[in-house]
Amino acid sequence: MSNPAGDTKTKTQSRTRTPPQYKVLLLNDDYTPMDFVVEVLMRFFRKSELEATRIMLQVHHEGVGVCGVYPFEIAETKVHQVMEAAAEEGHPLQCIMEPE
Ligand code: NFA
Repeated sequence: MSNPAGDTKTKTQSRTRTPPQYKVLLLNDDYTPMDFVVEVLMRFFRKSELEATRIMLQVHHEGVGVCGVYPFEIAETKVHQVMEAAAEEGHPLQCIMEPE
C-alpha cells in the first residue's frame, strides 16, 4: 500500500493552505498597439521584454494569452490596473481573470 499510515490524505490536504488560483488573461483586438501590450506585461506582470513579447505575440496570433496566475485579490488588482492603463490611453485592450 502506498499509504501505510491509513487514511491520512484528507488531514494532510486540509493542513496545507493553497488558496484558489486565477489566470489573468489578455484578449486580442485589432487596435491596441503591440508596444503598449508589451509595456503592460513588463510593468504589471514583471515580465522581461523577451517574455512580454512572446506573450503579446501569442495573444495576437491565438486570441488569448496567460499573463500570470495569482490568488483572487492579486488577480483582480492586475485586471484593474491593465484596464485602467488601457482606458487612459484610449486602447480597447481587454484583460480578464478566470479560475485556474
Ligand atoms: N492585435 C494588435 C495589433 O495588431 C496587437 C495586440 C496584441 C492587441 C495583443 C492586444 C493584445 N496591433
